[in-house]
This record gives sequence, structure tokens and C-alpha cells, in this order.
Amino acid sequence: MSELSFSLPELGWSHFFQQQLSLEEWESTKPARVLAVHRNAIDVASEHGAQMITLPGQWHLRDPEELPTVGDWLLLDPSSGQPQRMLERKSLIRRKAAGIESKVQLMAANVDTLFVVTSCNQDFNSSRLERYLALALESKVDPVVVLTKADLADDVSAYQQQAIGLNPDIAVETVNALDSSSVASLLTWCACGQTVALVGSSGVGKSTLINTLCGVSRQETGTIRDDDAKGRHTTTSRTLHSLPSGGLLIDNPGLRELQLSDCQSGVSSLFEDIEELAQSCRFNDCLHQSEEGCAVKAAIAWGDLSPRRLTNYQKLMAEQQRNSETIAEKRRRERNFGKHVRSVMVARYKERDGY
Ligand SMILES: Nc1nc2c(ncn2[C@@H]2O[C@H](COP(=O)(O)OP(=O)(O)OP(=O)(O)O)[C@@H](O)[C@H]2O)c(=O)[nH]1
Ligand SMILES: [Mg+2]
Ligand SMILES: [Zn+2]
Repeated sequence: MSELSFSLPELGWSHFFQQQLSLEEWESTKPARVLAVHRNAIDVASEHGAQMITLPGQWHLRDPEELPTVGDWLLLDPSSGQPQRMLERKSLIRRKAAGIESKVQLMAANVDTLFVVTSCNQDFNSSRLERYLALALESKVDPVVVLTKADLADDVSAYQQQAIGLNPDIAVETVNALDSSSVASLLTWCACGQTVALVGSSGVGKSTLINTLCGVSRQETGTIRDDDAKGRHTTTSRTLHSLPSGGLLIDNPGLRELQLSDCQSGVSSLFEDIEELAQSCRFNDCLHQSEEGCAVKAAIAWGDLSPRRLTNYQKLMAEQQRNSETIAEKRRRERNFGKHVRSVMVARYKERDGY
């Protein structure tokens, strides 16, 4: 964010945050929005401009989900600049951290719209798009599918039709991310105070879109490989940018994979049609495999439902449940370990102090 100062509404402040402050806090603290999170410091912006702050040591003892991420609101002490507390979030986009670790990674907070970005080339993949869309719906954020590189594709409408077919209620926009008149259609979601996060694979044009929407080059962009259209992971951290239109955009590094956890309602609402059909299956516990009277299989036989969609629905449901269980188990183990450490410490103090 290069400009020096903003009004609170320009930073996305709203009644939802205002009502969380006591009168005393309103008078004695300064709300600030998190622009970027570094290893040992955080960039924030307030009515008084942008600054870098460090978190008080005891904050690092918190559950990682209670630590500030890009888009969060903090109340700062105006004289020391130290954060006093973090405000409750309107929305939170989180995923299972990459790799085998049972950890959650926060992607962005207080987001209104998620641009799920893919290109009209080999990157386009319906099942991967469904992952992102389920994540948005779970996070209470409105998703928009943004198809980039329309200028390079022979048959743009084939990609559009596939994207629209994922869920008729979700908006699909097709753009040349390098052309400002082409991306103007996206400004609908970028009005003053609105926060939009961009997600998608590396090389699909997330940073290019931000630069074109901002009208200046804010983010570095990188070329993609010719053979498989994969990007080079040019963006490596999350950052929040302000647009001339007043909207706020959060750039994200391209993800190699998106694993869902705690995403049951998101998957359910994206695949509402399948869940509705399942109500008509003869057996309540129908697995939609080879059971008699299966309405889901019947819809596939009629050509009303693609077998791919059913397979992905079942896969995502199972994956989010498995990941939620391993993360919950890890938390439980950590809590038990914490209790054990505390009881050992208490026993030592008792022994030492003889009480
Ligand atoms: N012709 C054309 N090129 C595009 C379009 N969008 C992006 N590009 C190009 O695609 C390449 C990758 O764009 P980036 O904006 O760096 O992609 P990214 O999604 O930010 O990638 P990561 O930061 O690696 O996650 C760059 O060379 C862009 O110029 C588009 O709509 N049309
Ligand atoms: Mg980028
Ligand atoms: Zn069935």
C-alpha cells in the first residue's frame, strides 16, 4: 500500500467492527488493518498512515488461529503503537497447511469476495475450482470465478461453459488481465471499503490483475512455462493493496495444492443439487454406488449429473472430514501435553516451596 493515509471506511471499517469497541476503546485506541505479516513484524495501516509493528511476546503463545493475518483489524495503543487486541473477524479463509503437517494456515481475514482465478489454458480444472469454491462458501465469502488469458485462447466459451456448469449461482468473469478495459467488469466487487482476495495456481495472473486494477505495477509478475502453463511462484507472501476505486485487494502466493479441512457446509452448499437428489434415494444411508433406487445414479444415467462431479463431491467430503479429524486430534494432544507440563511445574514448585 503506497498511499500515506486512508479513512477507516476506505480501509474496510464497518459497523461490524465499530460495535465491538467500548466507548473507552474508541477514545483511547487506534484501529489498524493488517497489510502484511512478516516473520517478526506486521505492516498495518490506520487513519494516520502505514507503519510496521511487532507483536507483544505473549501473543506468540496463542492458538495460531488467534494470531493476526492479512486483513485483520487490530486496536493499537496510539503512543506505543503496540497492539492491544484483535477484533472479531467477519470472515476467515483458512486451509490445511501444505504437506503432511496437521496444521491450519490462515490465508486472509475480513474478506467480502474471493476471486478464484484460473486461466483459459491447461491450468483450468473443474475439480480444483470446486475446492476453491467450497472453501469460499465455507468461509462466508462470495466467490467469483475469474478466467484470465481469454486473449490467448481459441475457444473461450468452452471454458466459460464449464465454469458456469459448476454452480449456476456463482458469477464467472472472463478477462485479459493485462488490459484495463477488460478487467473493468471486476470493479463491481471492488467498491470503496470492499475487500477481495485472489487465489489460484501460480502463473494464472493474480498479481497481473492487481497491477492492472491498481493502474500501476505494485506486484512483481513472472512468466509461465510454455509446455504446461505452470507459473514460477513469483509472489511469495500475502499483501493487501488499495485500488483507486477504493476497494482493497489481497494478493496470495499461487498454491501448489489446496487441501480442505472443516469444510462440510461449504462442500454441501456447492453440491446442493447432489444432496437434494440424495434425499430421494431409497435408502437413507445410500452411498450412490450400486444401491437399488439411487436417485443420484439415476441422474447420472439421464445425463443430468456428471460422474466427475459426484466423484469430486465424495472425495472432498471425505478429505475435509479426514483433515478436520487429524487437526482436532493434534490440538487435543497439544492441549494434553500443555496440561502435563503445567502439572509437572506445579509439582516442582510444591516440592521446592514445601507446601
Ligand atoms: N496474455 C495474457 N497474459 C497474462 C494474463 N494474465 C497473466 N498473464 C501473464 O501470465 C504470467 C503470470 O502472471 P502473474 O500475475 O505473475 O501470475 P500469478 O498468479 O501472480 O502467479 P504467482 O505469483 O506465481 O502465484 C505473466 O507473464 C503475465 O503477464 C492474461 O490475461 N493474458
Ligand atoms: Mg503473483
Ligand atoms: Zn443414492
